[in-house]
Amino acid sequence: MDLSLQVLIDHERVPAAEVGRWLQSVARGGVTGVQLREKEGSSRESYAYGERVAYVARELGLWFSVNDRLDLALALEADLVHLGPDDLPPEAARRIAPKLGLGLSARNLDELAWAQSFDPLYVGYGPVWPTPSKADAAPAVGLVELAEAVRRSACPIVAIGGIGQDNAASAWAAGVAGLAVISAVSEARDPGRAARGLILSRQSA
Ligand code: TZP
Ligand code: MG
Repeated sequence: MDLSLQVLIDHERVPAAEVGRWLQSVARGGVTGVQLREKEGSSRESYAYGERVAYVARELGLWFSVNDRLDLALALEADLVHLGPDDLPPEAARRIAPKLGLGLSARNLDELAWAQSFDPLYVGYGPVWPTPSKADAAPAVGLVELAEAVRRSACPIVAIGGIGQDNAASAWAAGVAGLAVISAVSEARDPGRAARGLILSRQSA
């Protein structure tokens, strides 16, 4: 699984009618996976939106992940579910869905040790920088701690939180396997170009 660049989307940032064109342009820019992260709306609405996202992601060869919601991940036949320390415990997800891929979040080095014990496909570490996209985000960890997380971790680390064109190269330089972003791509005037910039910044790391 290519972890290089995942975009987190929801029906407010990328309305259903735009999902096809939007994902096509960011995939051309180098996005490798898409995570459905629905925080508003009913389960029925999230399912309908997720069906569209999952369909387009598959057509484009992107992996498809669902944040928080194991039920939606299973119903939408996602490649993986992404869970954080406050979500359904990973051991429960593994028991219910042993074949589903697992991505986990960690906000500090203690949580990283916890996450690693489940041998996930990756651990999303952050927020690395202050984020405009998550109201209840933990304090930013910064680059030094990100590099320490990479050093300590047996599984791939994906940097998340406040990543943009100005700082992506420094996240890559910390040794991460990939970046996970919301605003850097979804709020860009040209999302495909923004994705391309984040991918190309790996070369200047
Ligand atoms: N988890 C930690 S930071 C964050 C999440 C979901 C939000 C990332 O959004 P942005 O706009 O890329 O900072
Ligand atoms: Mg969560």
